Amino acid sequence: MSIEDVDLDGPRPDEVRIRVAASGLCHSDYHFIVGDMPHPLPVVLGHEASGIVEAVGENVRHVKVGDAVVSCISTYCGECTQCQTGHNYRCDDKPARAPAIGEARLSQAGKPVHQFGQLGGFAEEMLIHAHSVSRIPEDMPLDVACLLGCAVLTGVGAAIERAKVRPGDMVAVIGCGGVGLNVIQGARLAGASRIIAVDLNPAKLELAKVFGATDLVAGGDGVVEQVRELTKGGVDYAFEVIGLAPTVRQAFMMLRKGGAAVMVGVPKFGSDISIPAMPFLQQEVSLISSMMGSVPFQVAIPRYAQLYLEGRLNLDSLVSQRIALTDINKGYEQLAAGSVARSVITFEGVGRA
Ligand code: PAD
Ligand code: ZN
Repeated sequence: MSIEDVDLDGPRPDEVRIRVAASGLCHSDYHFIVGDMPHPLPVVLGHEASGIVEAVGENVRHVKVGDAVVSCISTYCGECTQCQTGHNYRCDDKPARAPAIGEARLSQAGKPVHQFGQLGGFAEEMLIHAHSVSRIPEDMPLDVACLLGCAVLTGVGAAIERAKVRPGDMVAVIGCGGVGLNVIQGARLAGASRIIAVDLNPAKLELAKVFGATDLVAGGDGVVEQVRELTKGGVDYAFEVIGLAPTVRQAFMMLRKGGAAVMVGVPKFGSDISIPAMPFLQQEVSLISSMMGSVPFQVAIPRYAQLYLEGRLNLDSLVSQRIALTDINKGYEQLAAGSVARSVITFEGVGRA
């Protein structure tokens, strides 16, 4: 990534312009950096941002200039069947929220510049569709609030909204990065009796304890046997939060009868996953997936913010370091090395960040 100036055009009637306060380094952007997922170029990456509304288009009602907001990639139309049945995070008409061809919101020397997820949060300002932001409580510190837009929404939502973990359930979480740690605290909030954290990195396992893990297992071979042994027959829910076929298979293999493996990690574009057929049939287990917390973000983000303000959701320990935009490439090297939970870019002097 290089840091360059771009021109912003708008806001148009349904758009908002945000002065960015903070922006988290999520692994999803990294899939594009290394080419595991294709994207038209040039592009401004970044999707987990908080900031202050600077300008709104004439149709925008739910936020106003000066509001503190968080961005989310689950832009919705509000009119399709998915939106109308309460699943706007699966919106069928999401592309319609993008600007028309030839009307890019961002440009450089007259040439269009793309926005990852129609957002582009690694920047001082974002020009985005209004259905991509949620208002947050005024007293929410913006340098942690950004994490509500992806890591927290995705992780806590996977446990509570998708799996619907119940008090007493046993849970395993494979991959304890920024998202996985939030699956762990989502399971804790839901009352899980055992939460087994699995990661290759011992430091991540130590951090997992802070978020509610009751047992720690070093990743790699033998994980399935260890989890089955610890739980006397397997877990009710196993979450894969990395994006690799072998760990999806591990999640599936550590289920007890009737359990469900939840795929959260983003796989390499075009890749396959496989599961053994016989246990799939005989043990009535499921393999399900969860996108962006499986919940309308404008409902969930303010709720999760409130839980933070009440001391029930830990966001502070997710932030391993606050960095300047100029250190973004180093921040991603550290993410790839597995040494940080979340690095957060902060822009001085915006809101309370
Ligand atoms: P991260 O890099 O912070 O965390 C990944 C963790 O996995 C690290 O702690 C690694 O040490 C650990 N790990 C890697 N390989 C293994 C292994 N073989 N066994 C055990 N542990 C291992 O990433 P993140 O938390 O930001 O994101 C995790 C994934 O979730 C990533 O693929 C991202 O793109 C995806 C994601 N999905 C959604 C969604 O809606 N489904 C949303 C946001 C992010
Ligand atoms: Zn993300």
